[in-house]
Amino acid sequence: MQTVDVGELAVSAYRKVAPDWIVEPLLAVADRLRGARVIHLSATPYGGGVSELLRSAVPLYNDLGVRATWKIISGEPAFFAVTKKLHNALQGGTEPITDAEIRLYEETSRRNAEQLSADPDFADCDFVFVHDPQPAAVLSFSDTTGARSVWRCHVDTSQPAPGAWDYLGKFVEGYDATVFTLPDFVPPTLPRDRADIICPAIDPLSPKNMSLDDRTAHAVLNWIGIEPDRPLVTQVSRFDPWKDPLGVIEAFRLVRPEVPGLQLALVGSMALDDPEGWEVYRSISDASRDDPDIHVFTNLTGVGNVEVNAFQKFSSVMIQKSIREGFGLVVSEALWKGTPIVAGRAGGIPLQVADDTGGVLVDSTEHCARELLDLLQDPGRAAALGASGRERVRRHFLLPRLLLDELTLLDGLAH
Ligand code: UPG
Repeated sequence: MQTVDVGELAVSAYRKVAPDWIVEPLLAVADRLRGARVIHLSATPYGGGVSELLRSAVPLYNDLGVRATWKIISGEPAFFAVTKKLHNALQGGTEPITDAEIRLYEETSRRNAEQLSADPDFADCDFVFVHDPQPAAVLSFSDTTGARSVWRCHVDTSQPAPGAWDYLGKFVEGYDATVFTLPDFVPPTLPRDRADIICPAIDPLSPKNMSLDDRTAHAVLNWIGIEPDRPLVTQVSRFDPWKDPLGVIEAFRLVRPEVPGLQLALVGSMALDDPEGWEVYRSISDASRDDPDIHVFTNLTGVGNVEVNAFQKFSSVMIQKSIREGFGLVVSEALWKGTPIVAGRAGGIPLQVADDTGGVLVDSTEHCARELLDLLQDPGRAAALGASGRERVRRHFLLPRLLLDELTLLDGLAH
């Protein structure tokens, strides 16, 4: 089990961007928890929404006086293939999970539990926050301590495969609290009073979201092969079938004849816990081969936070054509840069794009193409949607609000 190194952040810096009505109560609840110790347990230190959240949240917990560490479970690639199947089953995937795979999941969880039980941080911690299905079973096999436990579900569990909760539920029911992004995601077998609803949030000051001037964004993209003088639409996401990258390519091809010079960038990350990423990458490469207007980038070819920032800032319109989506940090990231988005009406996306705010929700590839074309041809409307989206993110989806909600939950468990 690895402890992830994180930097140092100061909550005071967020006063300039987040509303006071969030920062003030955050300081008050943190004061009540001062000195408490928290472990966040997840599956990967990079390459997806959970690591994005923890990298900023953990240092801020510490700045607020709550001593937090972030630990990563370990497992063979075969273990992560099983956990990805579990993740997919929770989102409605129907690929069966075999008895041997269940054994592997439980054996690996047991091994991680032994390591956690032997970890000095665990012996005297007050709260353990476990993220997603990958580490969900670990606490069932670890030593009992006085720590209160929270399971945080980041995925869209509105339409799970039959039986998915029957299995995972027996681990989840052992937690003192659970957290979902939407009430619709709470499984019917879990008592509602044990389920909190908390939305994720973005860090407005991280390298991915800090303000980038046009010249820098232009230069960063030019350097990696985007032609800055041509219109650009982009989807940023893990290479995952639920994000429908092939649907994005199809929608782009429907729009391209109407918009001279249009380019598409698909920016995707490979995460340690997501072996399916390579298969999806191959299918995207096959679908875009010999098409000079489609650019495919990954974190493994040098596209990091600043490049993602530049794509989100510089694109005329962002796309997030998800079919299932717990929340979709990439949506708030785009809106925070004032860039409008055309996004799938799925899971937590409508929380961010709503009531003519931020962009347009779509239900099919043709619908996506139509709305994309409309926004590309009406820059005034696109700019207005981007501006309203940024304000919505400022009010609801910046990190101090997430910290306020999480610390309020921990405070409730402690007192
Ligand atoms: N990202 C990169 N580089 C890439 C591609 C993605 O940095 O090439 C980042 C992206 O900027 C974002 C994160 O990876 O910060 C992806 O987060 P998100 O859009 O939220 O998707 P997931 O990785 O699928 O995250 C899971 C859920 C999602 C939820 C999130 C936090 O699927 O719905 O918002 O967890 O709860």
